[in-house]
Amino acid sequence: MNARVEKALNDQVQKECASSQLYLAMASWAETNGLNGSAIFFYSQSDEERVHMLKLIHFINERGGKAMIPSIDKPASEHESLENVFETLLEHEIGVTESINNLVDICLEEKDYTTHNFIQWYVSEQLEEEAQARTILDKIKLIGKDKGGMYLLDRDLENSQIKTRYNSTGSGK
Ligand code: OFO
Repeated sequence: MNARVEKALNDQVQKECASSQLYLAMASWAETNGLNGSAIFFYSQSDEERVHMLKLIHFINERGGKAMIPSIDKPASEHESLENVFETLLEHEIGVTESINNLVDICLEEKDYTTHNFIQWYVSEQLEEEAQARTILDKIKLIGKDKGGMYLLDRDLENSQIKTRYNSTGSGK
């Protein structure tokens, strides 16, 4: 495997792992702050990020590279509000999108069309994740300090995960 592509893929492994840990910390925060629906949402997001990481690890190893399992900085365990959490989440996902775009550039520069093809799944996944984070953040801003609105949003976040988990593919995604 091309060394530059391998390095970029391993950097992405680190980012997906960090995303998974970040969302796990958010889930734990939500669970201990009466936001049980949001906690289910974040636990599920954390699982998805782990799947993203594993896909990369398998791809690197199967193509003759060596996947590196990274160490991760401790994510924040305290947050001011759910709005603050989703702001952090959106900012984080924007950074991950930049990193995926950078990976696409490297694949093209190195003429590694197989990895380029593999990475397209991440390109569309990032689009969805950013759009989802923006939509939820917009809703939170709209709700403001309305406790009833926050209760309904929390319930909607839980329901969105139930629908995802039991969709027709049965794949959990
Ligand atoms: Fe892996 O998509 Fe978010 O970070």
